Amino acid sequence: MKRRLFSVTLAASALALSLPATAQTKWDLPAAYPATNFHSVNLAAFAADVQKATGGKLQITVHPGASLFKLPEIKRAVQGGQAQIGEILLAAYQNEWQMFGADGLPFLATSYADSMKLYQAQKPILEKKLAEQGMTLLYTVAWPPQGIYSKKPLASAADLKGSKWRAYSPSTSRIAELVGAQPVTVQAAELSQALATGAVEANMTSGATGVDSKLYEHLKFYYDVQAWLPKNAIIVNKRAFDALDKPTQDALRKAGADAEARGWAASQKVNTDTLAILKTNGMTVEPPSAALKADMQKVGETMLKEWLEKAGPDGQAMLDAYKK
Ligand code: PCA
Repeated sequence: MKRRLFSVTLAASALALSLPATAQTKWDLPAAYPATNFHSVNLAAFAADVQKATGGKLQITVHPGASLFKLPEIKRAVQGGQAQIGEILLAAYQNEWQMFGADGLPFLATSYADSMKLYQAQKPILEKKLAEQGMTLLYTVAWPPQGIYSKKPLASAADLKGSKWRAYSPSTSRIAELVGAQPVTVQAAELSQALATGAVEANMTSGATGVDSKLYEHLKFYYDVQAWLPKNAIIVNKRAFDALDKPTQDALRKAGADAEARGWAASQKVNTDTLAILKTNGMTVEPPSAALKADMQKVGETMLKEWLEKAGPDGQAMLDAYKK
């Protein structure tokens, strides 16, 4: 018995000794958007870069399309270590902490340049918050600017009254309330189905998601409001990160920085390309009328005020840093 224990211990320590040289670490990366979406394509390139830079020591398997975890579950999965790394939509977590929703506020940052500036203002507090939760922020990528999709033409926000409005975040729900529409939260992965059943008559999202979910099959009008650019963030479980050796951590950070630069550039191209695809598929793609724009801007003002009330001094400090 004693001898057997000894040999088991011996075998275990031999295994432990041999681990650093030959170990191959496998990580799962849940993501919520379809494999063909530019964020997912970027994640696949990121995983390939990590594999190459580490000589196969760190292998990241991307699970797009909410196949491993649904969007609202991904953050907790990474925090709890069920997934070592994951892609989340920051604005979806606004109710947990207002600062997560800063990039989901209408008309705060409406261009790529401003969106990048807002990210820089958000970044230190995002990193701090995630660290407190046992996670590390690796990189973010902005979605293209958000516009309004509608079944019927919109002269002003009044035309949205009573319509079934798909929301993907607390802020997109609040917009519905403020324009008198009926909010219903539907994840991107279920959007096509919701449209097919008539559960959605309007929503705000990007050209990218419009093409992913073939919104042109049901909603014939797109108003290019360019109201905000929400960000996806790639977050890592801190224990999993700390368990990597230094060269692997460095390779991961480097691949993340490259993916961030690549992703922001891709987003701009995707914006142009997908708005063209919406048109090709018979949609009317237009700037909003002056009335619609003014109505939405008013909604934005209300929401910024509400956000500041909830976010308190942290929110004000972040806004000041952004506006500097
Ligand atoms: N697409 C995602 C979030 C923002 C966007 O452009 C969605 O509609 O769910």
